[in-house]
Amino acid sequence: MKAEPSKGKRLLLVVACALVDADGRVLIAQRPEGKQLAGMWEFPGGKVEPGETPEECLVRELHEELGIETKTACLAPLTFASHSYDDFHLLMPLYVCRRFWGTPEPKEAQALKWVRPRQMRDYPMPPADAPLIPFLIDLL
Ligand code: 9L3
Ligand code: MG
Repeated sequence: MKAEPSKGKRLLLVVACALVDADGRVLIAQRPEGKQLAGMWEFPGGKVEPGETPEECLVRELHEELGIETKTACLAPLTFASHSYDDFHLLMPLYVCRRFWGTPEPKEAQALKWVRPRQMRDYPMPPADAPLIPFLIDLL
């Protein structure tokens, strides 16, 4: 985790998910062209909207981005990222989800890959996501 002085930056709350399959592999998604950090491989997730709990946000994001269904009770918090980007400071809880319905499909034109946590080092990840890998190696 990289927490630098905020210099008045706004705090952005984003939630992310390590979706785990029966084989202990984790889903990563490549950020599409045109978005910030395009081409990088990340844990799926997104910004918490007003009126949402972080868990409700993740259920919604997993449906929008991957077309799968899950429930807030199926999300277990594992750790979090705290990282300063140029224009905001990102606070990003990482949840683990092993129970979901449907097969993840790229609904937002992103590429998807199921990888073992140790293989994740071979994929360029956003600076907020990369420090989370050791927690998944320990867990899985
Ligand atoms: N972000 C970093 N890692 C992630 C996610 C889901 C998001 N696993 C960062 C990238 C953007 C910001 O959070 O700077 C907002 O994400 P998005 O709404 O552009 O996906
Ligand atoms: Mg997103």
